[in-house]
Amino acid sequence: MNRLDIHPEVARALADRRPVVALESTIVTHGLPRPDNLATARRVEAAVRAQGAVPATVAVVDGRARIGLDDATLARIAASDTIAKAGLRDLAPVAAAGGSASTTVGATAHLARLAGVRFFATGGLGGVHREARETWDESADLDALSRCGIAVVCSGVKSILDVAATLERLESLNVAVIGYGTDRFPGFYLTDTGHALEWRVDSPAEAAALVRARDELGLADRAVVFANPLPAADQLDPALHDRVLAAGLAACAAEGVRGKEVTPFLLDRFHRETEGLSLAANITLITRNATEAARIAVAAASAL
Ligand code: PSU
Ligand code: MN
Repeated sequence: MNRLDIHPEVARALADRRPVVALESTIVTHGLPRPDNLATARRVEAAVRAQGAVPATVAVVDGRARIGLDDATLARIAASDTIAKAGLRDLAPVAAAGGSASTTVGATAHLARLAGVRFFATGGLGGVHREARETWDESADLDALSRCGIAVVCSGVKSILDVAATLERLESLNVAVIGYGTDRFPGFYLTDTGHALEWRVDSPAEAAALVRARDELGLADRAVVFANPLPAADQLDPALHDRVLAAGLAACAAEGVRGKEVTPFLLDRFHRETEGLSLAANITLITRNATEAARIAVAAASAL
């Protein structure tokens, strides 16, 4: 396809029906501080490889969608101060202008699926923001996942969100949410948001079988979310979390932060205000999710 550059290693794996795991790039450019962002991106790719799958980090580079980045390009986007954050609707304008952008969960899922990649790992999905009744701020990740047949392993949705409202929206959008070794919905830095889940799987083979059932039922056009919690010992202290979030939301309102700036603004505040504790949790959870996505992709490939 003309606007899509699939890295040769990824293309070979797809042609041979070997496991491939997509990774998003907005977490690299807008979700983690430098220089930990590049180190984390490399570590996450290595976690995928360690399970016998091929990583495909997705971004738009010089007007072309890239599925799988070489290390020099990964380093280039990680070092950029000015690179844009592209959701699904931004892909065409960025590409047409010959520009570069990192891709959100929604945009990554779309491009990965277009290239034939079926598994994806990220940190926490976007969702309905607190005070969405006034701001109408609902992440475009939700709409994107409702029209893209990817299986995404994540630690639930970001804890900065209105989690209950986000779960309601995922239900309305017919996106299946499956506990991965849990009955409780995790919240990114937090192990348990207090919300119960209806469905769970307890192994990569069970997860792969669920994805296969989805496809066989004519539902291959929408995402399945596998919610993989941080172990309680690795989560951010919930009291610290709530304190930092309250101050962050107040700062957001006071400084008039809006639209796609909100999420990076709050994550950055977390990383500064918790003196690295949220960063450590973030790195742990994204690495764990990459490992599990790779294990599921391997299980799916071996069942073919
Ligand atoms: N989860 C993280 N870090 C991030 C994001 C999610 O651990 O940086 C990014 C993802 O790219 C997600 C985006 O798609 O935030 C959601 O942004 P918004 O709320 O503006 O839709
Ligand atoms: Mn938003």
